[in-house]
Amino acid sequence: MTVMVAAAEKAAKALKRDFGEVENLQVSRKGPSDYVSAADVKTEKTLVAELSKARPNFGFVLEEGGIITGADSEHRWIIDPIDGTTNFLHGIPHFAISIALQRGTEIIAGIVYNPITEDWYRAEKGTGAFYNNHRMRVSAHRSLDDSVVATGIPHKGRPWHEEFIQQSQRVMSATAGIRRFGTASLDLAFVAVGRFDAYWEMGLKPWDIAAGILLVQEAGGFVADLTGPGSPLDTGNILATNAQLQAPLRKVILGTP
Ligand code: LIP
Repeated sequence: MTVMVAAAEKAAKALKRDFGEVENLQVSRKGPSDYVSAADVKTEKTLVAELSKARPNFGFVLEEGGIITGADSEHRWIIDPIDGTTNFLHGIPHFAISIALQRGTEIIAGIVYNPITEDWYRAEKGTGAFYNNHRMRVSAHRSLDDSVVATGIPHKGRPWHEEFIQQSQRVMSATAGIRRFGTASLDLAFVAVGRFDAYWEMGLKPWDIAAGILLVQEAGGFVADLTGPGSPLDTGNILATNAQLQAPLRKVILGTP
C-alpha cells in the first residue's frame, strides 16, 4: 500500500499541472487531445518507474503500454494512469489514477486516487477499505425504489448501444435515479463509500475496474459479471452493488423474471 500510494503521489504532481494546462487548451483551435495522450503516457511511465524501483520483479498490465511480464510471474500491477480520460480532456475534474496488485488471479490491493479532490480510496484483501482515513461501508438501502445507480454509456466505436438503451429504460423506472459520471474506478469507489447503491457497465477493460472491485468487496459489497459466471475482469461486464441489491438489480437490468 505504501508503495502504491507513493507512486500515485509522484505521478499526480505532474498530472495536476497537465490538467491545469488542459483547461487553458479547451479554448484553443487545436484542442487538448494530443496533449492529453502525452499526459496519459507520461503518468503511466512515472507509475511504472516508481513501482519497478520498489518491486523490480513484478509484471504490469497497462492501459497504454500493454503487458510487461515480470521475473515474478505471480504478481502484476494493473494500471490505468488516467481513468476518465474524456473528463480529463474536457476539463472535468473527475478522473483518477487506478492501481491494483494481482497475485495469481486474485486482486490483493488497490488504490483509486482523484488528484484534483485529493481523495484516496484504498483496500487490501482481508483488511477492509478506506476513504482517506475513514473506513468505508457500502450503503444500507434495501429497496431499488430508494437506490441511486451509476452506469457507463457506450459511445461511438463501442458495442452494446441497443442493449444499454433497453437496460437503462428498465432501471430508470425501477430506481431513484441513474448517474453517469464517466470514470469507472470512481464509480466503484462511490459504491464502496455508499454514495451510489450500485453500478453497472459493459465493455470495460481490467485496468478500469481491477482496483475498484476490491474496494467494493472490502467495503462489504458484491461484484460479479452482469450476465454469467465469469469474472468481470475477463468479460468487462460488471455489476457492483451493496449487500442487498445484487439479485434484484440484475433482474431489472437484464429484464429477467
Ligand atoms: C473509461 C471508463 C469510463 C467508461 C469509458 C472508459 P478510460 O476509461 O472509466 O467510465 O465509461 O468507456 O472505459 O478510457 O478513461 O481509461
